[in-house]
Amino acid sequence: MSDIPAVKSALKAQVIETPSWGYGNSGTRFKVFAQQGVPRDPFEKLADAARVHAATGVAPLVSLHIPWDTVPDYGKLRAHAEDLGVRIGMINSNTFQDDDYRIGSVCHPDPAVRRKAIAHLLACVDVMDATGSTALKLWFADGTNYPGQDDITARQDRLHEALQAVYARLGPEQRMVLEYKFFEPAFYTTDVPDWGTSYAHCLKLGPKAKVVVDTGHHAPGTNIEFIVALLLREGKLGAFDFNSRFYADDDLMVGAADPFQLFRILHEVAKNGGLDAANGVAFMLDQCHNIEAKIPAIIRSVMNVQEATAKALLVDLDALRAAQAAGDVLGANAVLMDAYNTDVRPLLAEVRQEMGLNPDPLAAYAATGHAEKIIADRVGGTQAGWGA
Ligand code: PSV
Ligand code: MN
Ligand code: MN
Repeated sequence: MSDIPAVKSALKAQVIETPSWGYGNSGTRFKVFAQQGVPRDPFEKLADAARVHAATGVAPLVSLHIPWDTVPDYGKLRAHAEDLGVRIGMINSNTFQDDDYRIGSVCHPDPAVRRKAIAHLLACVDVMDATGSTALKLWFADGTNYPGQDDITARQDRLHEALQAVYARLGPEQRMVLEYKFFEPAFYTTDVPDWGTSYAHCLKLGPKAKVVVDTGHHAPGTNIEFIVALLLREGKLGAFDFNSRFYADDDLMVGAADPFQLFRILHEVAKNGGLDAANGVAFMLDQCHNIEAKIPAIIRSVMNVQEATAKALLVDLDALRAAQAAGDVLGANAVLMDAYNTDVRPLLAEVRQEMGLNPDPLAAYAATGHAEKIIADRVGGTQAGWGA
């Protein structure tokens, strides 16, 4: 039997980080459908993120993406966040939107381009210093489109050199996390295509470098929970970018496409200590809301992560281990499925009430009138979006 008070305290202590870019307009390469009331600058993105935290009580951190969230005074942005009751989370670098990066950034054959990319990464660490952020999140679009285009090994050497320069710049309380993605925008080779490549680089760098698992960045059929279990075992799971996908990097709301997969991932996380703050795993959302309302979509995603976490925490580990030790294949599977098939919504409603929150976060948000207010207030100026 599960210890319900312990499950509840774990749920109350959970921290889910939301992405600043999730609040802005986004779309596909075919069309961006602009929505009314979306933030016009990073200050307004934080204001929206604060609404998600107010409704859910578990989303106090907001990831920034540089240069999308560039401001003249980061101290002011940090103070604004703190006034709103949230904090700046990870700083995401961007070495994929500059013309100079056509054939790569840190892996580019031209040392001048590499120097420019490294300078950006170091500038991101300056942003961490100014905002109080403790983690730099790196994703590189680097790769090649055609066999023979560049030397695979030489690109790995260049990558290592760049990562080393950034690692050396980290302060004692700062760390870096390296994200992988199996393809796109490069179609033949990607320089960090999988967890193994990220892990190998992080291992060489040292304890302040860990791997990011973006749930949308794997080939179909990949067993993501196995990767998660292995990285946790090695002490190298740094963060999640949660989203869901039907086909490729769809960036849909987490838990929408495959809630069972999310449960299986969180079962490995919960069982192996990944929810303990001391382990330092960041639970971030990396989603783009192309047609749905942004703030409610992020609230829904937070709730989906909470539901999967609650189910994972309800797994009767004693019964599971006993069945496993006895070789009881069906019994062990049944223990897991019992937890997954539990309706945890009443438990989460209780948890929210005990936290002084409305048991229904979406209703709580709707009742604030924020959605109507931002449509009225945020007219004029350029509305921020993915890349703005
Ligand atoms: C790349 O597809 C990615 O998942 C990285 O995390 C980027 O920083 C993010 O998307 C941008 O939306
Ligand atoms: Mn990502
Ligand atoms: Mn992605």
